[in-house]
Amino acid sequence: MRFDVITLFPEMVLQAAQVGVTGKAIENAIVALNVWNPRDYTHDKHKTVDDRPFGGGQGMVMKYQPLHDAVMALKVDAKPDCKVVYLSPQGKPLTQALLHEASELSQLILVAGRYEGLDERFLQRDCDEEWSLGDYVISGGELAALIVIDGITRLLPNVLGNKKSALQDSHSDGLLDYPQYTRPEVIDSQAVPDVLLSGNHSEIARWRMKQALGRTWQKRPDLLNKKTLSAEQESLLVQFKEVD
Ligand code: 9D3
Repeated sequence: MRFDVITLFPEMVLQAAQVGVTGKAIENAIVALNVWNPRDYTHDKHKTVDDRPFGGGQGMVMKYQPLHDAVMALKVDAKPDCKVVYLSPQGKPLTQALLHEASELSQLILVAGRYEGLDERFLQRDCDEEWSLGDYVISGGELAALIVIDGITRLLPNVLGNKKSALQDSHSDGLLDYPQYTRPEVIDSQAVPDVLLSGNHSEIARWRMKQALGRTWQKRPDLLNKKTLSAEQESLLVQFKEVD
């Protein structure tokens, strides 16, 4: 999959993407990441990418022309199923389902804004979609682009190893994770739950499902309301509410 990020801070995106899972995927050529700076598409002496908003008000707005020319330069050799996504507080809230859908594309162009936003006509004429991280304010679209790239990359074949992603899909889809423990067995008299040391794998799986259901019920009841539980899951959740 190919990612192209249009940004005034290309180094921020490139550097952060070099670590961890995304870095490995780039090394292994599962992912290609390119960055494009609107400043390189200006023609004036001062390389102006922003201007004052019509109608007044504080802050600056990113100009149409450098953004448009950057997208046009990119679209010359774009894949047919390529999408242009503007990251902004007004966008559709990002979800795992949205990432899943996008992971089927062969190319994604991500536009990271700065200042108060960009000229509305760029959105209307050049962008296919607008995505948001959620209802809070950050300073620009670069971190949002990195989150999108990270979230999609770990869904691609041969990135995490298919075993792990398949496991996550079938087993805890739509639920919070169960608690995890590693050595030592006891910390200041707090022991690891016995069942995890029992070697009984079906009991362990049942305990983990019960914990995942229980924690989701406690911490994110909104997620549980969206799910239909199997008879076994209903019974495990009842058990959790009784004792845990
Ligand atoms: C909503 C705040 N705006 C009030 C006038 C100003 C403003 C602040 C910060 C406009 C844009 C930004 C930059 N934010 C992003 O680029 C951004 C973002 C976000 O702030 N929240 C959630 N998701 C995203 S995706 C890109």
